[in-house]
Formats: sequence, C-alpha cells, structure tokens
Amino acid sequence: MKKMNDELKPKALIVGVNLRNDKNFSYSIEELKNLVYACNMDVVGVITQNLENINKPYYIGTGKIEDINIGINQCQADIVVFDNELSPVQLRNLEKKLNISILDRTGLILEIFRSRAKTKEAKLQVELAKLEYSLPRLVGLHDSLGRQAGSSTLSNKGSGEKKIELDRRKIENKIYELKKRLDELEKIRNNQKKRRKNSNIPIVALVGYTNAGKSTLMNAYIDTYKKDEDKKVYEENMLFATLDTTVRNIEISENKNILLSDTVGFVSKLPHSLIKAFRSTLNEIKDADLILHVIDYSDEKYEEYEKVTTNTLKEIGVDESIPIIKVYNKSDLMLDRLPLVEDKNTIYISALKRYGIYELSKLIENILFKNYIKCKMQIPFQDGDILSYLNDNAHIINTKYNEQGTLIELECKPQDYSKYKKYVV
Ligand SMILES: Nc1nc2c(ncn2[C@@H]2O[C@H](COP(=O)(O)OP(=O)(O)OP(=O)(O)O)[C@@H](O)[C@H]2O)c(=O)[nH]1
Ligand SMILES: [Mg+2]
Repeated sequence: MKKMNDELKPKALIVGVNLRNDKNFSYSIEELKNLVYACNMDVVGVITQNLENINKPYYIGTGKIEDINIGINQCQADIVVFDNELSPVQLRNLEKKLNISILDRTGLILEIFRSRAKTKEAKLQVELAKLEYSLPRLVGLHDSLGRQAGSSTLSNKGSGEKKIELDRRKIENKIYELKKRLDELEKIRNNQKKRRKNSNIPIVALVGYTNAGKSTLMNAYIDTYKKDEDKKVYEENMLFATLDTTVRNIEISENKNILLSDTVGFVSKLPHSLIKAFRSTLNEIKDADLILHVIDYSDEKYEEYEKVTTNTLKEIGVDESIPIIKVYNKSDLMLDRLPLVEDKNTIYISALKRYGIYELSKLIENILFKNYIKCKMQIPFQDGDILSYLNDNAHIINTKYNEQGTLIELECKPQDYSKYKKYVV
C-alpha cells in the first residue's frame, strides 16, 4: 500500500535527449532519477529522444513536444524535469508550450542543495548560486507581463520590462551583498588554513561521489583514534548530506598526525554556478597533501562514479601531482567480490563496520611519512628538553634507560634528524 506521504509528493516526468549516441546517456538518466527522489518528488515517467543536434528554441525536437504533452496527461505529472541545463529562452518556450512547471538538471540540484544547507556559509553559498542561475532567467518569469517597444532607458520601457529591470537590479545588489559576506567568511577560513599550513601537519582530504561514505569514514577515524563522540560529523543515506567542510586532527600512529577533512560530495555535471559559489569550500581539497578518493564499491555503477569524481577534481583545478588513494568502501556488502590482490594505493574497506581502517592508516603513513628516518639516539640526562620534544614530535618505537641517559629508537622528520644528529648512535 502506498503511504500517504508518497501520494502528496509532486509527480515528475523526466525528459532526456541522447545527443549523438552518448554512451553515458542511460547512466545520466538513472542519476537524474536519484536526484529527483532526493528532491522529495516521485518519478512517474521517462521520455527520451535521440538527436544529432539540439533544437535551439526548445532543446528537444519540435515533434517530441506533443509526446511530452501526452505523457504529462497520462502520468498526471506536476512537473517536467530535463536532464540537461536549459537556456533561459528554451525554458520560457517550453513553459509556454507545455503549460507546466519545468526544472532543468541545474535547477534541481540547486533545489536539493537549498533544502540541505545548514551552516551559515552553506546557506549563503546556495543562495548565491541560485541567484546567479536565476538572473538570466528573469525574462521567462515575467513573460506574461505586457511589453512595449522602447529605448534602453528605464523610464521609456513598458511596465513588463520595467519590472524585469527592477528585479534584475535587486538581484544584482543581493548578489553583491552575498559575495561580500562570503568574502568575509572566506577570510576567516583562510586564516584557519594558514594556521593549519604552519602547523606542518599534512592535510588529507576525503573526496568522492555523494553518498559514497566520506562522512562515515571520517567518523570511523574519530571513533578509532579519538574516542570523542561529540566531534563526529553528520552521515546519512541521502544525496548531499554534507555541504560544508569539517577538519579533524587525527593521530594515526604515535606522533604522526593528519588533518582529515570531509567536504561536499560530487555528482556528474555539477552546475557551474554551484562550483563558483562553493569555491572556498572546494578549495580545501586543493590544499591537500593527500586525497582519499572514496568509492561506493557496492553500487553497480561505481566505475561511473569514479570517473565523475576524477573529472570534477580536474574541473575545480586540483593539482594532479597530489597523491590519491582509492578507497573502495561498503565492501561489507561485497565480501564475495573482493580482489585477491590489491593495486598500489588502492584499498577495500567498510567505513560503517570499521574494517580496514588500520590498513588504510598504514597506506596513508607510507605516503605522508615515508621520508621519516628510523634511527637510535642516546640523549644525555641534562638534555631532558630534547627528549620531551622528541616524545611529542617523533614516533618513539622503544625507550631504554642507561648510565648515560636515555636510549631511544625512533622515526623522525628529516629536519629533526639533521638537527639532533649528534645524538644518533
Ligand atoms: N553497508 C555500508 N554502508 C555504508 C558504509 N559507509 C557508509 N555507508 C552508508 O552510506 C550512507 C552515506 O554515508 P555518508 O557517510 O553520509 O556519505 P557521504 O559520502 O558523506 O555523502 P554526502 O555527504 O551526501 O556526499 C549512509 O547511510 C551510511 O551508513 C559501509 O562501509 N557499508
Ligand atoms: Mg558526507
């Protein structure tokens, strides 16, 4: 039996154009369905068309418009969702022909982000992205207003155009104001970043397709290494549960700390206005010394998701020289499909069940602390301050006391090794 709630959900008819036999087309439609569900709507039908080129005024071919009209009636749809981004003119033309609300992929993703934003910065970023997106689309919203031919000055325009012009100015002012407030927040963020850089603790960024388990992995680290319940992050089975960045200092082995950061997830064709508005949140990834690319191995489309993430990293300008570990997550659901031999810098784990966390830490350690030098130092009693510095900053493997002082076996940074070379035995 259908739940009452389901009946109240808006019914969406999906429309997709397969341009020049795109091999990613069916994947894109599947993804759009998930985005529609994430926006709390039901999918009641899918209409597709194969085209060589788009039909500029409507995006879809003119003949297909009638099919969509029939589809709307048959499925009793409340809204039509297009799989691509529509130009303002296309949106207006289609609304006129179909007489129904229309959302394109970008509008849909923006709507999901709006409903998820919790922190002040995320809210401001989403609002900015929405305004940037709606500005060129204003004409469509006011098309029903009367127009007169007129010169370009406001006073000579017809009432419809005047209204659009006033709205446009209002939105432009609001965009200016939002950017200013976001710049202020970015300054605070940059100061925090500077402090982090100065601390010399390597930054490890969790990245990946939305819902891959990044936040769950962050929590697994907090659980395993910090035992600090209230510092956990929000994890949830929904697209875009996380919209901001959280950083935690984790000691993955004695005196080897990392700054682990969890941030917003990706989806294919992430709208440009969002990438622009979320610039400062996404910039956190650019500063990383190591990227953990988290992949939901239990999803049959995981290879597609992998590509989406790799492409998005390129798009936001992440340096290709940053090392990446591929973390195949949710392996607890795939125990019969685990490879016998893992590739280099690849690991199969379960963030939820906490399987493979220690092994992942070892991989991280091998990359970030590989230049640590293993040695023995004999520290005389009178140099207790050096012993306490090394206790705090090096990985001490063994400590023995003898007549000359303390003999330690340790792994330390090359800088510390050269500084304290005289103690090496
Ligand atoms: N079975 C299983 N489920 C997992 C595992 N890791 C995460 N999940 C589930 O996957 C869902 C999404 O997890 P999140 O950690 O919120 O995913 P995310 O990558 O942070 O997602 P966004 O913040 O939305 O981008 C949750 O319901 C988790 O319980 C795992 O190892 N095994
Ligand atoms: Mg998350």
